[in-house]
Amino acid sequence: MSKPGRKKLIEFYTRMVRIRKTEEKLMEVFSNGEILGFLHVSIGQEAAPVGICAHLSDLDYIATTHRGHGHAIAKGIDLKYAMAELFGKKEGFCMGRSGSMHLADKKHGIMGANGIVGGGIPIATGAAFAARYKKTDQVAVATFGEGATGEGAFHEALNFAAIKKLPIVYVCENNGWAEFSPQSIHMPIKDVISRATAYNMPAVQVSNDVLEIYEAAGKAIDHARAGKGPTLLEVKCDRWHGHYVGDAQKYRGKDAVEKAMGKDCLLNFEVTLLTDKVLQKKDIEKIGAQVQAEIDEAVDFARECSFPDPSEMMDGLYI
Ligand SMILES: Cc1ncc(C[n+]2csc(CCOP(=O)(O)OP(=O)(O)O)c2C)c(N)n1
Repeated sequence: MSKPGRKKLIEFYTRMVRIRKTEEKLMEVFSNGEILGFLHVSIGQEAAPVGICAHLSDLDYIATTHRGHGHAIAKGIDLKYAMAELFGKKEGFCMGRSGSMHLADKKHGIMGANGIVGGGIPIATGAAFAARYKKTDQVAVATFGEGATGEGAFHEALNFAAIKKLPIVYVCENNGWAEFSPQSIHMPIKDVISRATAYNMPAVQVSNDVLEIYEAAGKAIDHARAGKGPTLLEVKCDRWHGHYVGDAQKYRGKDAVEKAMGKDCLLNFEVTLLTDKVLQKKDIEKIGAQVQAEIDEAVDFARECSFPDPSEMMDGLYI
């Protein structure tokens, strides 16, 4: 696999900035009551969605988690209609019914975020099975946290995918926390990749570096597309903010939070791009301003959209 060229590197950076700034904006509008329900942000974890989705086309599938804004953005979701969905508006991708935790967009192969921990894993596995059955060359990706790897659904799906050599990549973004529990109290092992041994599945562990993730994901996706079966990819990363927006993280301690924030995949990539002279300071500022304008436009659009009428409440339900 060839190294990403200048154009690609700038695209990766722009996408990471788009995820970061979108979630910063979401925290703001959520905190002032414009978005209801729960909101889980992935700030600090932007490298994985970008490095992985760079290898996927609109025909490929991704199923994610409650922390899934970044993957939807990296896979190319239209920010305006995604924002309308998050605001609960009728013009949103799911008519305002999914909100943050079930955000989906069929056109881009985004099978949905998921409020059920581990819920996206069998869904993506099913998509991979369908691709195999229909003899297409599509690939599916399931992303999840380390907490999900204790779920039965994870083990059944990996077993099935390994036996059938399905075209899927399982991506664990291991941020070390499942809600308010550190990994050490709910997992008897240190590395999620150890779990792949039970399914005779190749497994690769990478750091929270977009280029490292891009390379490992590229190999795993090519492997899957070539009919050679699934891979488990573990990205060691850090969750900066609380489990949900509003969680003060008292169980974690200020020092640990500051330490996590010190490891910034976006800033590190920015430094690399500046050092390698791919970008200059003024380009960084320009990208930031352009992305911010895009996000502000999406929020304005969402604000102007309308809420569904109560008479439409039962539409789309199978009863
Ligand atoms: C089946 C199920 N069990 C429990 C919950 C409650 N819950 C929501 S998120 C979460 C922790 C998930 O941790 P992890 O999978 O590591 O993902 P992260 O939040 O770190 O991204 C739990 C236990 C749930 N939503 N679904």
